[in-house]
Amino acid sequence: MRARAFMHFLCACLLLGGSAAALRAEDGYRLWLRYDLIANAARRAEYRAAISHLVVPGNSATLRAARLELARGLDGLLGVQLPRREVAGQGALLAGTPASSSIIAGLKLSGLQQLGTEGYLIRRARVGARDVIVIAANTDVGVLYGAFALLRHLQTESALRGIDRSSRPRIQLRVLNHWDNLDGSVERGYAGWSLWGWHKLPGYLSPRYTDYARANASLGINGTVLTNVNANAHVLTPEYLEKVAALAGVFRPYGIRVYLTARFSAPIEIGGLPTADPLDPQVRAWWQRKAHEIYALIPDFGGFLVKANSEGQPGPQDYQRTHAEGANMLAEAVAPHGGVVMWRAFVYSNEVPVDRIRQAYDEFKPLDGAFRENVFVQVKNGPLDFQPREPFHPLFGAMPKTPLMMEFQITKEYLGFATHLVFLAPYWKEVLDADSYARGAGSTVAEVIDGTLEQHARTAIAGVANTGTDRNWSGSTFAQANWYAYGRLSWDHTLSSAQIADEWIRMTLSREPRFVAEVTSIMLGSREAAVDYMTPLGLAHLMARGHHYGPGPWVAGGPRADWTSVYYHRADSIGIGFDRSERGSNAVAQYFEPLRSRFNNRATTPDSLLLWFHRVGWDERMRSGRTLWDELVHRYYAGVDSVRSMRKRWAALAGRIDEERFQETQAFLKIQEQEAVWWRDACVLYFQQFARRPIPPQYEKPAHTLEYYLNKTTPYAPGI
Ligand code: BDP
Repeated sequence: MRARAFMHFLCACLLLGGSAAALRAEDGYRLWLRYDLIANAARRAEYRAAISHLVVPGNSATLRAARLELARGLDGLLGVQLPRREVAGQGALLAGTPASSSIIAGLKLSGLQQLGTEGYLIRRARVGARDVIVIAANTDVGVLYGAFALLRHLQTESALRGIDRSSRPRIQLRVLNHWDNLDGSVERGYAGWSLWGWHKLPGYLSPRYTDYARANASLGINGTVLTNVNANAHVLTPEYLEKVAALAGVFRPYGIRVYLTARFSAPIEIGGLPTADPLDPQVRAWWQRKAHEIYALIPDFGGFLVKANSEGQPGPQDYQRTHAEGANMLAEAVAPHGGVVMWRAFVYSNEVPVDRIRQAYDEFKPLDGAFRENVFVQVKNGPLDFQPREPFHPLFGAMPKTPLMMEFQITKEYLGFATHLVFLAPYWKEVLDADSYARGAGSTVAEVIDGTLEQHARTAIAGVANTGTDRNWSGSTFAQANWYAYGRLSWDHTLSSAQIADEWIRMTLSREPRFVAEVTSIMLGSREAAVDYMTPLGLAHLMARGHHYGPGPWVAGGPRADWTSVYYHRADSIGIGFDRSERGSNAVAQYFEPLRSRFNNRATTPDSLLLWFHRVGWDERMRSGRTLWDELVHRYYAGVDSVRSMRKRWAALAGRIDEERFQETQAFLKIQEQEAVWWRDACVLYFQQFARRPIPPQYEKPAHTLEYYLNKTTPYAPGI
């Protein structure tokens, strides 16, 4: 009886669980790894005929993960449970390395060796009398990446005849930077709390850690910096290192290494030393012991990320030492263990009377050649701070002896937090494809960071993560696309934004061609829309103080001029913009020719960067024939119009995807429209005080006065 009752109870639970799962099915948790049944019956039949068995020999944790993922993906997509036995009958999918599979060894696949330690190939082959799809790699993690590539091919419903491919990453270290604090908060996080349950670690390993690793591995992300660049030394204590080791254990099978931020003053704060001077022998010995202790627990620990002498963080300059001396001390400590140091170039000081955007270059360029070989200098995409648009950072190309790594911001601190739909691939491509002219025409920023321009052996890229405890990980469905795009570009920066959007939509939302085309087009236009309603024509840093939510072009005063808006836009009765030509701060001199001359001359500066480099009078003519004032107004209004059109186009897609994600996006687009109007009206009214010209009559009048916007505050904005 009791057994029967228990069975009933169990069934009830399963039923409840099942229906709850159905209700929750489209809450976004599965990201782009949804693996729902392929609706197109012909395609499904084609795949099923080709793949009737799954064979992944070998027992390493990574091969097990690959097998599990393939089984899970194929079962879902094809709607059958595939037998997992040795190749027999037609149509097997075989995955492995020459070491894990004697069949793969026997195939002697051409090109395999050139794929390195992470590449893979997918090829249709004959094995005896059978047709087999082979996923082969030189290492287990290469097999895992190949498995995800194959699943992507099927998830996007691509024809099998196009499946043959080989791929290897263009950049070696493809890292997420989590700005996560030990108290669970996330600096500039708009998706809930930190994913890391420090308090429950190492005892409890949330299944979410594995799903996080799967998502990253599906893109080829192979490193994670767990902690905020504004670092807390406590994470380096033995108690916390054990927790870090537990996370590293979950991520390891997925090819992901763990890194930590190193607080420069840690030897004082947790080591009891009187100094953190990088040339002090005791300090050096402390870091060496610390590295030893870390590697004893985490043999594949990646290394340290460091923000030093920036925005109040301690650093070597506190002891009159250079950034290179600081970085090299840490690099020396991790070098024997194979670790690296990622040293950030995001440094500037309000005590230096030089244009803020010049300072990182002035500081770091002279240090080219002074860093140990296991140091990367990590450079933000632009010389200011992840603004909606900036020119590329002039350090790219200017430090040929130093491997520079790119830092992108995936979390949308300056682009509308989680609610605004802003697809960032076009932004990142704009930077990667920019020509630095460092070695003549055709020296793109991408070639600087992928090592091909200066033949660097070490290469890396970082993205500031947008993940958190929100059920959908990133705060909104469309914010997931930016995590996806970052991962895909870090593997292969030659992919186009359109291709990335297309893949992501097919995997995440729908494979219906007209839906895919429409949403791709919405996504591709979204970044320019945000630039227009926030900071058009090369304006930057107009956001509200501190939390950066909403407009604040009037922000002035306070502790630091370089944290105000007026420092950047310099609007007055004559004009607006920052003169960075040789008559002004001469920041243009940091670029190679012909960019230097191009940016130096107002006539050859593109409109998109005009006010970044020049002060322009309100009545000066633009390329469009409009005066600057009219053009500025036009851009702000065009930005809002674009959002309105995005909203309409999305509304017309009702019923084409699940309600939950559809409605969420619909509501967020409404918020975005309201906030775009807020940005537009606040900025136009504010600048109008200086320009003293009317808003041309064809535009709708702002609904409120400037005073209204000045008095609007957001005291509890998230992310700080
Ligand atoms: C700024 C953020 C701040 C970060 C800083 C950084 O507002 O929270 O600490 O960048 O990158 O954009 O260090």
